Amino acid sequence: MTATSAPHQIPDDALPETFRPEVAIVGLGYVGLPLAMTFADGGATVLGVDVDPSKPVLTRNGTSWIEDIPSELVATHVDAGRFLATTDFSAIARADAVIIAVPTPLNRNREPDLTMVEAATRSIAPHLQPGQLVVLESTTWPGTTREILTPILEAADEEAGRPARVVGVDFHLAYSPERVDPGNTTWNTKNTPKVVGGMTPACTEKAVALYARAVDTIHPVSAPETAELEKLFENIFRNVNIALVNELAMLCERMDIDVWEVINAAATKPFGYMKFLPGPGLGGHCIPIDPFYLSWKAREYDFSTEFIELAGKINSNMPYHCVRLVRQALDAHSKALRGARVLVLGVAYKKDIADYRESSAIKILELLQKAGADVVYHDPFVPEIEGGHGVTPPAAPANVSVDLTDAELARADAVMVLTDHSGIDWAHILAACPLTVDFRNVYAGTPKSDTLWKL
Ligand code: SAJ
Repeated sequence: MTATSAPHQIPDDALPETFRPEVAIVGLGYVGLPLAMTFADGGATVLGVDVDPSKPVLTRNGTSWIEDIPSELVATHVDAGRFLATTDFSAIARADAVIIAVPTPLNRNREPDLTMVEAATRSIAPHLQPGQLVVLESTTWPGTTREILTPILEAADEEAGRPARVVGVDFHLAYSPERVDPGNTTWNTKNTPKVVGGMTPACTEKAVALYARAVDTIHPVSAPETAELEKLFENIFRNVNIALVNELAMLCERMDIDVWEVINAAATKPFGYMKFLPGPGLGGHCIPIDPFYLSWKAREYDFSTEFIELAGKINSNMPYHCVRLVRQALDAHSKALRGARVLVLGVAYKKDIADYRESSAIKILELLQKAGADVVYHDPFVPEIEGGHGVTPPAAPANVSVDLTDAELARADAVMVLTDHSGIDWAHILAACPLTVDFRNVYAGTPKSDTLWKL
């Protein structure tokens, strides 16, 4: 079957009786689908389970919905009978192990939102089989596996006449954080070390044996809390260090020192230093969000995570700092921000990807509109800013990408470089525009001038 063949006649949830998966993966997103393919690459038969009915159909059509996974790979594993997907949770009864990889966002009050994890666990519980292993991969606060998943999976089911179960005896449960970095061509699911922490030693052993079928290196730890916390720590480390360089950037502006030169000079130190760069703020579904899973849980222990709070304050201030800087640059050209035509270059949260969740560019577009600027954006990866995933699109015309024509460039009073996409001709832009404000150091080596301002 080729990736473009017509969908099979089988209804999307009717799995062939002969389909006996070793592992079921609940949640076929940027973590679940690569994980499914990695297990299938290792020879395992994999069942994908997702609440989105399009996923089983796309799977049967041999079509990928994740940028890093080629459709040919999906088609190969489907044709070989190693991968199918369904929306029917009862099918997990066929698998030896079940992995949960569903989103863990923040709610409107910036607090952990485990509704999808709980829903997945409650959908699994009635079909959990004796001896089966369940692993949670979603990033979450320390204690989730023990305090949320265990009671749901152990609870008796009076209606079904099933008595309570005991974790580590009747079934196994572990936590193993996902470490997927979308777009990373060096590190992938197979070669990135996997941390695993079981509710009991037997649970850990089962989880290690499961991942050994797909991942090169496994690092067992003594408890799920250890694994849950280490994942948060990995990303808090990034968040806090990015905040540090963002604070340095604001100080350097006052001291009239080039922060990029300072950081590049520091990076000549071959040991004891790790390079982070300032920018317009933190985007993505991990770095801006994960730290608040820990600070929320820490309050239960009367503990205030000062570094996380301070880093959050500094990083969330960066969009305001950027607007202040472009206002200052226009002022130096005797132009007010109100009524100025501002062209924002890049809305994705980092270079060469299309994802703009939590992207500071969205906040900056909103602030510019509130300040009365006539703002538009261009991003080759983001033709339109759509709602959903916590994103509120800016008002038109700042909600759709404009073409990067010379007319557009000439019309701009200021250009703001917010995402350093590779495919943009930065030199041409600098030459064509009266004022460019660079927040990503795309003009490294070109000194600041009255037409080139920098973070
Ligand atoms: N950012 C900076 N300065 C930096 C690095 C990043 O401002 O020095 C900004 C980016 O522009 C972006 C945000 O921070 O807006 C997050 O960038 P990121 O490079 O951390 O990329 P993410 O969000 O895709 O983070 C993922 C994480 N992967 C997982 O959680 C499994 C993170 O742990 C990885 O370290 C990161 O990818 C990576 O290294 O690429």
